[in-house]
Amino acid sequence: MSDRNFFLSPKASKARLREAEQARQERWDILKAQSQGQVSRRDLIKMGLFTSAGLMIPISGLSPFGRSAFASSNIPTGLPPSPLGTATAFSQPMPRFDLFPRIPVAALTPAPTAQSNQTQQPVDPALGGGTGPIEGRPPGPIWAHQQFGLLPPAIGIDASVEGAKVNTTYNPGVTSAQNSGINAATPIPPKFHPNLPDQQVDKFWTYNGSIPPKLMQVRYGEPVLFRLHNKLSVFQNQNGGFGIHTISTHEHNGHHGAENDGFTGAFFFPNQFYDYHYPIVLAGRNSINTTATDSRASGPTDAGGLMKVPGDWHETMSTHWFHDHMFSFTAQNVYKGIAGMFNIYSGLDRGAEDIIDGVNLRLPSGRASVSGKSWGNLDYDVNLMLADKAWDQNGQLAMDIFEFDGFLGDVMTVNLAYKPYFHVERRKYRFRILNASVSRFFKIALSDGSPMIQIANDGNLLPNPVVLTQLDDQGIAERYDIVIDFSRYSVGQTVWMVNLAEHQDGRRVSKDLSISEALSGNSQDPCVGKFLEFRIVRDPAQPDISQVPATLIPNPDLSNIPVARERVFEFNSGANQTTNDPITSFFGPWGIKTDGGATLAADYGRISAAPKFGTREVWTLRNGGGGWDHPIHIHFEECQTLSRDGSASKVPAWERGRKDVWRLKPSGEVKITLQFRDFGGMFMEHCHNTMHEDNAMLLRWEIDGAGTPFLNPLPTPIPSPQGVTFMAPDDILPTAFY
Ligand SMILES: [Cu+2]
Repeated sequence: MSDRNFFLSPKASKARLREAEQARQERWDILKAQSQGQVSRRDLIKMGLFTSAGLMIPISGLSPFGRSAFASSNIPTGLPPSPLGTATAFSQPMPRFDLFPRIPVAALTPAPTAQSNQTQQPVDPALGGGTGPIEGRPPGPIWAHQQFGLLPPAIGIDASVEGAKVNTTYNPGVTSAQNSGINAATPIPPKFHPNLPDQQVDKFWTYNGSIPPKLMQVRYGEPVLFRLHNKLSVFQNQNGGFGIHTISTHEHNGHHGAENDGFTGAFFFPNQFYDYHYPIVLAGRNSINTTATDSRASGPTDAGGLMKVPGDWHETMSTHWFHDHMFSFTAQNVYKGIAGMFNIYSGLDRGAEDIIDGVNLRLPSGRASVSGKSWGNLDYDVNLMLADKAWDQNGQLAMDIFEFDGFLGDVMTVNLAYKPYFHVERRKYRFRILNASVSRFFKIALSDGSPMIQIANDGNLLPNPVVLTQLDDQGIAERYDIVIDFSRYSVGQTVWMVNLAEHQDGRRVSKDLSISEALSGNSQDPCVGKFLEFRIVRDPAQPDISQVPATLIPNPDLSNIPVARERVFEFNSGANQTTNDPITSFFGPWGIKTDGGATLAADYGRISAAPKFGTREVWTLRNGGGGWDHPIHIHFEECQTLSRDGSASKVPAWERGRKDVWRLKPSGEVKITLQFRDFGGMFMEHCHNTMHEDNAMLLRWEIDGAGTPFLNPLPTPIPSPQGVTFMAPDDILPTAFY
């Protein structure tokens, strides 16, 4: 075994495993002290554990305090393997997502308001005492819900983030037969496998505090008010050693006003709520199809018809997710479980394969005539959330934030279940696959090499489906929707979903293996190989009438829209920090160079770009290094990929739709085009290897001219339990404004 491997083999020598465990404990103690506020990262610099650029010294061995007896060079030498006890692969059913109940808006108390509800309440002494607002959204007109009167919420979702507890209200939205025999009425304890221990309340934080992960089902034409309560402990040391109790939820790539985007600096505290208003509109609603006459621009009605909406039907989106976005703690909080998925239904993609109206693409989902649901059928439309995890010797979730290159787990989970199986019928299924890892890339194939049909990339159906026997590498936060036709198998057969992407560290995929190599068991990466077992259990009760049409959703035509300007963002290591704000700024080693300036570490008080409302721009995203990959995410509006490495023909067929995350690949670059319309406010751009994002590869950009309340530039929110204050931007880059 090479030293250059993240995880030690269980067969490593006892002395080496003992040393690794000791080192993990030491790192853990530091992480715990830092995450609980006993030492700041500045203190760690003073202690010599970080350089000013953010690198830990000595990063060399197993221990942050000294060199490993086994380490031969300045590289991590491994963590002890996560103990699995008697849990075995493919011995538990994969749970379907748990549907958030959709409730009347009138059931939300207090009633939602356009501006943040600043009604005062007592603040716990642990959070400084005194009084503070019940809602953590920044106050005043700039952070008011944009177009709240025009797009009033029609549906409410009342949810929380809280510590692990038993789920007694599981609603998978399908029968037990479509959920591998799981009886939804049986309470579900917070554990990764029946033979593994319950996760403790301070270790595992999720939406509503429970598993399976949550699914929001929404549709065009029906704005949603997502009220999120922070029910984490007021005591920051009740965090199981990592994660922070201030939170912000990003609806990953929602086309919403910035006040609802989960801005990294718009976080809120325990005992507060935050109202996110998701209007669920098509981009271009103020300039294209404004009278809502095109039936392709639509949401599904309950009666099986179409609810026409303004906007460009080419901008229809399907598969999102939502997750925590707390400044410099996103990796820890998402890893702790604060992540869910968000299916958007439309006239084109309504989730009812038997409605034939000339608009519905009839993708695999289920039959309205059987379920009585004219949209959102999940029988054959399955959300898969992939994430690698690790746990300590007690089976509790464990993390190592000192891996600035990226944190890798050694245990594969699907929908937060360790290597499960899933019952399928002999017909077509759609899988909405999300990479919800901290730093790991996946590359998916079927164990028998059978073809899959990719129909969507990130939030968007592709112009045309693409048949593949191996999907492309899938970066963190990317979503690939695929269709698998199980009719090729016979009842009783089994086939596996296999990961071919081998990592040696969190920087990038070290090697894409062949299927036979991945299945051989020879890889040192414990997350390579089979991770999900499909058991073909029966023929479908009705014939499969779902379709995968040759044309899905063509790209919007931007040829008549002038390019207002171009910008270049280069993603590098060795970042400088030019500001010193204790709340808004952070250290590297990672950073972003904007328009040829310096490579800067994140400060959410810095404006790096301020495109003009109503314009279109072209952005180049460049990887400044060859030793790593970066999956770069741009918030707010989907982009078209113009070229990869300078060539339009290098954009593969499965990236020719619209996207919100791009793997830059070592030394690679992409050129994209995007528009700034419908809403304004402050948004972000960052690496979605969340260890890079948190340390500190993130920048703020903003749209200042969307409406009268907007200032130019926008003031930066500074949250506190006693209320959010504002300050002037720390820094405005010279090329930021038009
Ligand atoms: Cu990165």
